Amino acid sequence: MRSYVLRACRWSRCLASAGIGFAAVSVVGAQPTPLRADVPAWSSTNFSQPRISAPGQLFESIPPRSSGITLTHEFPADAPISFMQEQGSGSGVCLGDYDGDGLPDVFITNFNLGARLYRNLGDFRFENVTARAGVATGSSWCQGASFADIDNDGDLDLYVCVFNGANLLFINQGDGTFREEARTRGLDFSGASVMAAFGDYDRDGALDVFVVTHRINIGTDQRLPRTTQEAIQRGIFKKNARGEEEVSAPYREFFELIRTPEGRTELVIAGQPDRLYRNRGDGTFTNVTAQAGIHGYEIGLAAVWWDYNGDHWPDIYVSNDHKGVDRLYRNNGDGTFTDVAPVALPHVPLSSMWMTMAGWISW
Ligand SMILES: [Ca+2]
Ligand SMILES: [Ca+2]
Ligand SMILES: [Ca+2]
Ligand SMILES: [Ca+2]
Repeated sequence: MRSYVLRACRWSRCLASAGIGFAAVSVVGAQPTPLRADVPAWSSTNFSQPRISAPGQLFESIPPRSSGITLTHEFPADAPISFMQEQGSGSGVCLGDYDGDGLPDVFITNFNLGARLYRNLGDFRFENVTARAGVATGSSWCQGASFADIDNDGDLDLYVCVFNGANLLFINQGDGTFREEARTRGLDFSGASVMAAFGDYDRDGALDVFVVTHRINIGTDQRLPRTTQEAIQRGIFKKNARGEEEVSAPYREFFELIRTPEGRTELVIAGQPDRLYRNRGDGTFTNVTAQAGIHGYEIGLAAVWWDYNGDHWPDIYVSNDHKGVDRLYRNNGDGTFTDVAPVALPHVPLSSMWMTMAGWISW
């Protein structure tokens, strides 16, 4: 058995970079055709024209006493401090006009202290309608949230990712209230969910969903061994059919062997595999992760649907933390994906936190 370099995650830097808090609003429209709007071709002259004619302040801060959005994020006093590191991210927010009055409403998650839905009253005033709307999340440790019309009935439903608990799916009843139906619709995955990105990858007119997962790290078994000998004693390594050492099955969601550019093999912390769910067309979902070719044990933080190659098939970019490289899954148009990051991107960051698409990628 050779020796491996064991590396701990640099959490303090990760958290400082993330700022403890994600905005998870990720919906790609369910229109079967076309998937890209016609937009003017980009050119450098686009930036030569000033966008704002009036000088002065662009934004105005609306105080809570005026807006009614009074939620203050405070890490729960009775929660294990290790959760600050291990649940991977912070809280999420999504915007959507759930009641169809033309005004975008706000949903904010809040650790395990209860998410809130704020209905927009106009003029930057909001009211907390969480209980009345039926979207209370109890003690679930909520992370990213997304508005998406999951059942294609014209109103926005709400999906909430939960750490170490079942994800929540609130179906809009069309009367200002929701009903939680994650289990019956196949989206009650329980694990290290961080956020969900909705997109119609098979272009059948129904929104599918990619669920990004982090890492469940709540027991001593998941502690990174300090030495190679400790790793052997704990049974973390095994030889595969080709005689190569690999991480044994019970540990694959916790550790991964990677090859560094310098040629060393390192044992690093890993995460749960992400998941892709296909909408059957009736608002119920099938887990198609394996058959679609989504794979890997990276510690995920974010994902965005993006037609990177302009073939009208939505591809997906996934940001992964720590030493798991990011992935760019090209949609092959037949229900499968191929990770083309190594050939399509000149560089891939480590400890990637989030990304957005606006002409090019920014991290
Ligand atoms: Ca509204
Ligand atoms: Ca709906
Ligand atoms: Ca679909
Ligand atoms: Ca594409």
